[in-house]
Amino acid sequence: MDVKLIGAPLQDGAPQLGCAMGPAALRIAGLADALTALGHRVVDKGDVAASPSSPASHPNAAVRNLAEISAWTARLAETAWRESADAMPIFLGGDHALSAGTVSGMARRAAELGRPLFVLWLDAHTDFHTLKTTTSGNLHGVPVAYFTGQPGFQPYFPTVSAPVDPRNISMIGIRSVDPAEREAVAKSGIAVHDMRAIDENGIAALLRPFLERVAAAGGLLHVSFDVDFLDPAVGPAVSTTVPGGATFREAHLVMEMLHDSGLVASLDLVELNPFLDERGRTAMLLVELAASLMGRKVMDRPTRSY
Ligand code: EXY
Ligand code: MN
Ligand code: MN
Ligand code: MN
Repeated sequence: MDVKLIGAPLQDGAPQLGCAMGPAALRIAGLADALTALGHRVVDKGDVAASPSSPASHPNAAVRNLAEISAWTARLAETAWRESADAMPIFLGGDHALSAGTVSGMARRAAELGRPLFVLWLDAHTDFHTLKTTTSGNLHGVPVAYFTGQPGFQPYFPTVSAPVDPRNISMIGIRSVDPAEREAVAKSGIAVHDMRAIDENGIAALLRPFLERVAAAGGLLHVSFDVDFLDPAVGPAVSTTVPGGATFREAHLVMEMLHDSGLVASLDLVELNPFLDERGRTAMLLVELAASLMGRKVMDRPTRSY
């Protein structure tokens, strides 16, 4: 398959600096080679850059870096739409605010193909705040509200040409939701599978029906992988760790099932903060998880020390 690596070194949506080094860490961890070794044709398109034309402020004084994230969203939406015409884009974050652009751009692409866009959100958080409800002001907590067309993002953010239907979103790994989000997401139609659902049912039983729905609808699937989906002991290099996350094998099983489905059109790898990593361990795990998504089998794991 033709794959494009697209770096999105934004960190303005997160509470601490470091995600801007994420794309470099994933490249150094060998992402291109790992996918090439699986027979894919990989083109690294380098890093996207975005800067605001003018400052912006919002009545919610907590909101941080509004103009910067708005500029990134416009640039990434255009990039995702353009680069998905002939390949599978893999977006290298950068904090989760980047998904406001990548998902809205993929939704535009899907709409032009006459196909619905589905989103698998692998995260400890629902990222369903609006500019009005966020209390931290960190805009990595708003992308899902934005690309599903929740009110309050205009005129600060670009108009979403093809809002994602919340019923086409499945969230797995959820274990940290603010009160305002909880109320909004409960009414939205988004399928939220928290960690207890995983504990009781197993992750395969939660993922399988969703994949069947995507296939039956002839949909395109965008996967948004937030490092904090993982248990902090498994993936420590993230600024918003929440105990009790997915295990190494649960994460790989999701990726292996996604590969077998053949439905994945695009991928975000977000929230990696190399400043918080231990000898690149988390970056290397993300590369291995991407390899599982792109066809590496459990038995193929190279024998190297971990
Ligand atoms: N809900 C909290 C907030 O809005 O600040 C935490 C958000 C964490 C977002 C990370 C990317 O997943
Ligand atoms: Mn997130
Ligand atoms: Mn998160
Ligand atoms: Mn394959």
